[in-house]
Amino acid sequence: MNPTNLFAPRSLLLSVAGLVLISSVAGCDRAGTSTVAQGRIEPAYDKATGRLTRLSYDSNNNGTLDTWAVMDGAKLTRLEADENEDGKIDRWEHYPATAGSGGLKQPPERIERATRFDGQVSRREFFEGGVLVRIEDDTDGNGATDKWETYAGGELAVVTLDTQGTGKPDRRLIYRPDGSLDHIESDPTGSGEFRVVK
Ligand SMILES: [Ca+2]
Ligand SMILES: [Ca+2]
Repeated sequence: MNPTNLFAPRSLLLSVAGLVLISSVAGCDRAGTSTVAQGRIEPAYDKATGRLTRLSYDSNNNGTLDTWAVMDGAKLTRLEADENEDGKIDRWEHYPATAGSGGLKQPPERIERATRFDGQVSRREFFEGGVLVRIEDDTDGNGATDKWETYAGGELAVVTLDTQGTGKPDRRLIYRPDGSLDHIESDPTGSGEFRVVK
């Protein structure tokens, strides 16, 4: 199985699942946050409304906060993670607006990554119902997407590449449902018409 088929956000989700669960308790009894936090979780509230706005989390318990949950009360809006703890966010998980109060049970609809750990998003993963459907990748870091992956039923189906840096895809790899390469197509002029080359 292609490793990118794995539901990548699961680990991060699990790491904060307890966090939000606990924080909902914290929201009910703010006097009890000192015991709730135990040095790893820091909830923040809107001063005017008392509504939970943010949870900060030290996921590896090394004393440095590395994961933040942007909250609208009990609803998770976005997760941000600084995976190498250098002060720059490397991963953003966006949750659907319809997630409701059970936000963490809903998978993210989009995950963005700064694959060079420079704070700039270079890879976007799109999900439908928790299943990976599409990835856009700026593999050379010039700010333009040059690799597109399309998934069918969670399996890699098509990889489209801009190998010449023109901004238009010129090469397409078509995969069989079992993951093996079926054939390669080429469109050297970027006309939009691909022809089988192999
Ligand atoms: Ca940490
Ligand atoms: Ca970082």
